Amino acid sequence: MIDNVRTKHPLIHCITNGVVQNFTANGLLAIGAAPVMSANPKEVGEMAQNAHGLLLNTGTLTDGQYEAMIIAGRAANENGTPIVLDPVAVGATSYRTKVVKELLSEVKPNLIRGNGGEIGALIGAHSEMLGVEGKSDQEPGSLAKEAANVLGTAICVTGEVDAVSNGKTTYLIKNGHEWLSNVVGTGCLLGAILLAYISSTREGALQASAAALAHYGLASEKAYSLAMKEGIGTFQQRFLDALSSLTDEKVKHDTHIQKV
Ligand code: ATP
Ligand code: TZP
Ligand code: MG
Ligand code: MG
Repeated sequence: MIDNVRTKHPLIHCITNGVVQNFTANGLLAIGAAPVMSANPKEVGEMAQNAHGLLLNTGTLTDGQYEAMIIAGRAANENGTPIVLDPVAVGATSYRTKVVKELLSEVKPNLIRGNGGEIGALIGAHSEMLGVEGKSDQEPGSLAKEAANVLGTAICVTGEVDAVSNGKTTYLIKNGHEWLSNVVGTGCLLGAILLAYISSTREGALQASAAALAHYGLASEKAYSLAMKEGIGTFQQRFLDALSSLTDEKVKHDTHIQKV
């Protein structure tokens, strides 16, 4: 699937937050995708029509961005272009919860990715949100499965163990390193990379997501092994290097993907 992304070089239209624009664009380039950041309501419909995937990330949502998400989301849905929604910090304020629910009534994503707190908040399950950080007491596999059934779309819950579910089949991915939590935007970039995989393969959102999560986790393990003596600044650079240099063979060998 890594090779599929590099061969297709999918155009990923990102409507994302101001904190992570540069990191997201560089991370997409590292895996062989083509990023474009555009959030002006006057052009996003046309941009989304030309793209292979649309990322909607609510990290620093403005009224203009929300309008752009609706226009671009409708265009993508009409064209059958895959959409990933990253409902950053949903549950942290009542405004975010309301607006993300409204967005979901207008636009149908192919995958929603969030930490346990965000996915829990989306389905009214018990969870804690403090700004963009969140957690849930529920095990990620069961939370992803429940949310997929409630929301009618594939769900990815990330954390120490990642889970992705379509409500019937669930995969647990145990690759990754905790230093990812110390670099801002690693969740946001992951949403974009999940989308690049989904838009480059015929296998479907579930399999594509499991592969993307394994790739991402392995890249962080490699980056940690090279940067542990230096610190998280070096780790961030090594992580981009590792995203660009991993091969399908390496991923097959070292992944921890479990079907439950
Ligand atoms: P938050 O806003 O709480 O940081 P997030 O949206 O940034 O959440 P994370 O849950 O941090 O998203 O996931 C981003 C990446 O970091 C995922 O690939 C996930 O597997 C990885 N990750 C997060 N915590 C850990 C951990 N403790 N051990 C290993 N990998 C982790
Ligand atoms: N504030 C608003 S969006 C954002 C912050 C800190 C970035 C969050 O990125 P991530 O990937 O959830 O750590
Ligand atoms: Mg994080
Ligand atoms: Mg996040």
